[in-house]
Amino acid sequence: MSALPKIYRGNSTPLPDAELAALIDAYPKPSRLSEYSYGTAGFRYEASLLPCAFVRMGIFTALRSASLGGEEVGAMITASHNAERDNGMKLADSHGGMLDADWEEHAVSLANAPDSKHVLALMRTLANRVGTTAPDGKFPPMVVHIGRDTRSHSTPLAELVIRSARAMGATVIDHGTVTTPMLHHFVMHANGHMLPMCIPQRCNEGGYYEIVAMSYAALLRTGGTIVGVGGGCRRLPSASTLVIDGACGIGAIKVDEFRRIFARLSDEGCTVGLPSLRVVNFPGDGPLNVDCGAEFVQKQQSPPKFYGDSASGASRQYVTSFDGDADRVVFHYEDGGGEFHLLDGDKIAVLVSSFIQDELRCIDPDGTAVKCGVVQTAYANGSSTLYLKNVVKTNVVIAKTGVKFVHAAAHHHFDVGVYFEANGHGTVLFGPKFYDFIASAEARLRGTPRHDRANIALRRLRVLPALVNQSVGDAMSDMMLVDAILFLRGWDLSTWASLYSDMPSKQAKIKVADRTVITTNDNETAATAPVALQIALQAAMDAMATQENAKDGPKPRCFVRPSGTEDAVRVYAEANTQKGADSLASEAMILIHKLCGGVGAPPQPLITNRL
Ligand code: G16
Repeated sequence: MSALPKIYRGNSTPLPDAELAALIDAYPKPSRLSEYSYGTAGFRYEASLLPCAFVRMGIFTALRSASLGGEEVGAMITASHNAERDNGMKLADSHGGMLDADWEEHAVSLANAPDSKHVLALMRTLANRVGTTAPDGKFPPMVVHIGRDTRSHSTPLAELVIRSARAMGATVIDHGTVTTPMLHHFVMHANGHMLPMCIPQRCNEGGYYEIVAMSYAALLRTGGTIVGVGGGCRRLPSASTLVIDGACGIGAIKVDEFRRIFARLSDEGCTVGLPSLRVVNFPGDGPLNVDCGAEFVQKQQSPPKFYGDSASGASRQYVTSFDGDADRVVFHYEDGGGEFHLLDGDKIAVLVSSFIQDELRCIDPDGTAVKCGVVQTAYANGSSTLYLKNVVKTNVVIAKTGVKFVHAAAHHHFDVGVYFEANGHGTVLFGPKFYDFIASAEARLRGTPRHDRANIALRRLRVLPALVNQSVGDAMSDMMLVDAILFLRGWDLSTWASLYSDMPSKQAKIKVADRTVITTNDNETAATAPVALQIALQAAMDAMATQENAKDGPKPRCFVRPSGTEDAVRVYAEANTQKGADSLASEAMILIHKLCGGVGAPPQPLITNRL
């Protein structure tokens, strides 16, 4: 059952400086760390290094809320896909998305200030700059939402953030254990004036489930009214039981709620197309993110371990894996011959963008009213980019890794912007032109038969902004969106997988003494330093192109970049054969080890077993 948040009301008046200083100094900077840095998704370190930064982030989030005139902001305590020993913080700005880039540097300065004297001085400077201090020392109202994942240290770390935000006089809304996208949803909905009219404002857990479940059911119901398709869509047996691998994290607990909600929907007579859900890999079944979950499945390209549950052969036809905080999702299945097939974020982008474009064209055959497009990163498989451009015939933009970058690009370039990183993190953003389009279509189609294709398309498009979580990628709502599209198309995972074949690829990571010695160009497709590294990588790619002698289609490629969430350098390679991809990735690992201060023995060649 969904719990109500705990609310600590604040009076907008910070504690006296001496008390704030005592709280800050009780958690000094760890001697083992030279500096905190703000990574791909906020602060992320081994948990024991974090108390100092977290006390200061309680202060920071309160200040951020004050700077926005009391709009509500959030902090999620999670290290997402990382191992259990790590933790971190993702900051949600008042629009529900990631913290605005302009404020990252303030967060970093506060986290790295040497002591309480400097923290308080920085705090005053910032408060004055954004005009938040009143003569009586009072701040404007400040509201901070807090959520946390299931890691053992998430609760004590969240308590530190709550304590320091309250010490600032902020009102703190503690949502307990939730998924990252739920916390972002709460913040977006709390600042309700930013929501489009068609999305009901629901800022708690029960409301979140209601919006996702109701819009999902509404989308499924549009499949019951297709004229000339035998009375409506049918769910294929191979897509009737959806197995959800929760990565032994929070997503398993939360998605399990939908089994109860689906039962209620069925009782209410709303039965069109609902699958049965089977959740495996709950917290405690096995170690978080180890041999299971989206990160493992996508990077290793192999099925997850089903801890404590063998997940029978039949149900391996339709499986989805979440990551540790349920903001990423990938699908996969094993075919009759036991071969594993992965449907990653690229395949989701293809499925979702082509569905939306098809529906839009039922109303606007020229496809000119609304500009659609897809944002990918350098990790997108070359075949997916070609398919999007040549078959879906949509616009494609390549942005830097990280939701904050792909989200901004989708928002900037498109009226309907689909973004998915290959690792399964993504969503769809609907801009003002889309809502105008829906309003004018509603006016135009009023009174036309309900079963007309344009009318069905309108009903489908109308529910999408509520079904997808427009603040950030969301494994649960993305899973439902994908499932509904498959149902409406009459597909299972194998039909979806057959749209195009991925180029064989290999991903790996390697430790170096200081990963910041590697810098890259804007979209991370090439290293800008060390210069010798990129020259050698280019030579390896050219040699592979000659060796494979592939005339058409994408060429072998390889890039490297420092991770922003782990202490490692990531390597990606793709080629026309698995052997080629393995060999390119191995060569890149050896080059990194040699030219960038590799730690330990030189890496061994990478070999993928499924050749
Ligand atoms: C985070 C970001 C993702 C990014 C991933 C890997 O995911 O939200 O956008 O793709 O890190 O980043 P990097 O390659 O820099 O380590 P999550 O799910 O771990 O929060």
